[in-house]
Amino acid sequence: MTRKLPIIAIATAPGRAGVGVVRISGHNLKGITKALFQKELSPRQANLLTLRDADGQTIDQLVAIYFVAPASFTGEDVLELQCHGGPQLLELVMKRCLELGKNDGLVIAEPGEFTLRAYLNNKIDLAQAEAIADLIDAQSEAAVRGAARSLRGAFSESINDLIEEITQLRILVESTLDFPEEEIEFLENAQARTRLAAVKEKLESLRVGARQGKILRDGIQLVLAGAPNVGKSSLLNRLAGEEVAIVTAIAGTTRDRVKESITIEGVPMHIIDTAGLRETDDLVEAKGIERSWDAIRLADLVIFLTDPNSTEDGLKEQILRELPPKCPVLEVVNKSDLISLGPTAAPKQAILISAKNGDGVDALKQKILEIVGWNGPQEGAIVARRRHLDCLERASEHITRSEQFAANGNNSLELFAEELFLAQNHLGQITGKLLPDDLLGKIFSQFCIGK
Ligand SMILES: Nc1nc2c(ncn2[C@@H]2O[C@H](COP(=O)(O)OP(=O)(O)OP(=O)(O)O)[C@@H](O)[C@H]2O)c(=O)[nH]1
Ligand SMILES: [Mg+2]
Repeated sequence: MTRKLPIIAIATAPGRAGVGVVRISGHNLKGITKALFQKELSPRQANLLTLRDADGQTIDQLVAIYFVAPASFTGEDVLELQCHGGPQLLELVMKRCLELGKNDGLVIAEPGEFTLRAYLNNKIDLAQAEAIADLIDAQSEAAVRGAARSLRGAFSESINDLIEEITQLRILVESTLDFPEEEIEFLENAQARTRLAAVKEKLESLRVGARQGKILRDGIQLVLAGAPNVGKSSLLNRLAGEEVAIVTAIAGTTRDRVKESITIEGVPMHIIDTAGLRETDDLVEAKGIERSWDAIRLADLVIFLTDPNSTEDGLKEQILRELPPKCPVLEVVNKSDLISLGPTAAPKQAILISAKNGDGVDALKQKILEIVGWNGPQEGAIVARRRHLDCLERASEHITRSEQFAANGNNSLELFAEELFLAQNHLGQITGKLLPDDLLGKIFSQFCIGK
């Protein structure tokens, strides 16, 4: 993962575009630059140059910018070639660079290798590196803003502040360890417990923010399940605002899963419409129903849809058995427009909607946001990943334990200090200060090539 050779990749997305960027990063790119353009380039200036192939034929006229280490994205020398954005053309530019950079060891970059170098050269920390990938993958405006905030270091800063507070507390505790007779007084005098309570409070608010950030980044897997003909596909179409799934009056219309992503108040919702659940001899339908169950097993939230005429036959209990742990089920009764007997005809707690005319759908959206724990757009929101949540959770467990040792007073100071140290370790993993060996490879391998 930490090779020293110069690397090259197309930095822009595949496909045709006005401009396509090829980027090279390495310890010293003067040799490669000279081989490409027969001269050295002044740093940070746009140079209009011609790149030629081995026969002297023009490949492209392009703008080249040379960034000298450490003032570049990677912290190494970077040569950025802004070419015309044709896929074949960019391949030719890459090929020519690799030919001429051969003596300098130029190789094609691995996914995320530019960002990895930026991280290793202390240009950004790990949470910021992840924010770059999240910014590129952001699925809503709110996610873009959250990722940009994380990239600017807002998340890392709060983590570092917390680490610093724990460090101060540890210094106090550990400096008292040598004087065991003063343990009890120490806790009082140093206001250790008050300070610990403050740490806990901050950690808790970081966890709340990170949970929201994870929803912003990953969105919610929302599965529409229920008996045939209750209106699952109609609800999908209503939520999507277009006819993505086929709707007919025939039970068993949907066979395969139909997926559509929407955003509700900036929260990405990946909605999966499934085949209606029932016993069937039809082989194709049975396969579709198997897939419905697969979707239910991976859901963050299941909407269990019924209509006033459908019979449930223990379907809800069956769904409850298959759900992943902690996955909520929201019961929704559809076809409210057909309920002529008044509201008493529908179960009291259930949400009533009409996929046909849209009644109750806005309330349903609000209910969905409430159930997944979305607190609404927050000032200073960041994006976060499962990894961050896990680290915060571990840190929180150790802080809770340290609290118990602090409360015990006598002879517990060493354990108190140890728990603080462990909490700090987990927080440090978020920004990459303290990382298990295998984690870097895992994180950066998920990046796209050229980043
Ligand atoms: N009156 C009324 N009819 C509805 C409503 N929603 C759906 N329908 C009708 O109910 C029938 C079935 O709708 P679908 O959306 O295909 O139902 P489904 O749950 O996807 O059915 P399967 O794919 O077979 O499992 C269609 O004739 C729809 O027009 C509603 O809110 N009111
Ligand atoms: Mg359907």
